[in-house]
Amino acid sequence: MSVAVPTLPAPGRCLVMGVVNVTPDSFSDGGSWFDPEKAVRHGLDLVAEGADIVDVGGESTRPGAPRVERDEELRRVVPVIEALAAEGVPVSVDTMRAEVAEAAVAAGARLVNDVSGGLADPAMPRVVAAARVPYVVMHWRGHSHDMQSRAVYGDVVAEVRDELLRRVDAVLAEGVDPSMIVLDPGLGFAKNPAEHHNWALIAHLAALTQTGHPVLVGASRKRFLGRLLAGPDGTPRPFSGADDATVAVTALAAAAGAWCVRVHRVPGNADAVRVAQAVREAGGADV
Ligand code: PMM
Repeated sequence: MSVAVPTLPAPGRCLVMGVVNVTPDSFSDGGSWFDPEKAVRHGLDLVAEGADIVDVGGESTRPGAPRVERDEELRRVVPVIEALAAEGVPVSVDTMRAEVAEAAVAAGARLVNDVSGGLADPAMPRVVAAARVPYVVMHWRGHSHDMQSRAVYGDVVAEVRDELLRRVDAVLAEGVDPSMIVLDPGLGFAKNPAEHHNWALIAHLAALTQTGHPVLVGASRKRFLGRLLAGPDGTPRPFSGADDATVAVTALAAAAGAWCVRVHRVPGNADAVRVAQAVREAGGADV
């Protein structure tokens, strides 16, 4: 990858972000890493398996999820971030709250991953600007409890790109450094798994990479994969059977120039980004 984001590793290929959800209720790993010690151990395991960054989150964003209180979110993420950062792990914080982002950066987080792109908490862009850390601005149309009703598009690719670029203007106006902004199409967030929304965004990743901003893709274990892999009776494949499909999306996204992929299981994805990089290098200007 040619796009380097300050303060983060630049291994010359798409980065792998491993997920640690310190939540009791996340879609695919809720409860597994709710205990702080287990969460830290899991983060270290992800790095040993090849993760470049560990994304620590304390609030589930699965469709329909209720919000967690701010103090509870802080209680969940700060000790885990502190412990991982103390081990030298590059950590990002997955939060929509400015106060949580601020505490996370003070605890050692090097990137703020905001699934709302600054919409959920208007103070967020200012905090990120002051902290001078990279900022993932994800495409978002509303909180989890009703986001699926907002999954209505004429041209999903153009609308997601345009809405993201409006968010870029908004966060720039709050003082965020343009070189720190990472864009994310928000797969599964206000995207209908029964429609082509997620697939179209993957197919047209160039609409985002062409903006010049690094692009992060989070397809891991999402419902649109389970739906694609449904059994003959139409029952969606459970998330636990979607890791190979996640690896396939990683290969495609990395080959298309994604800067980072956010995944729950690292090994296959770490291999896929290397394959994609080899293809990109061999393809030269064609890829
Ligand atoms: N997806 C989830 C949580 N955080 N962050 C970014 N930037 N992009 C995503 O697609 C994304 C995210 C939901 O996934 P999980 O709750 O299953 O980990």
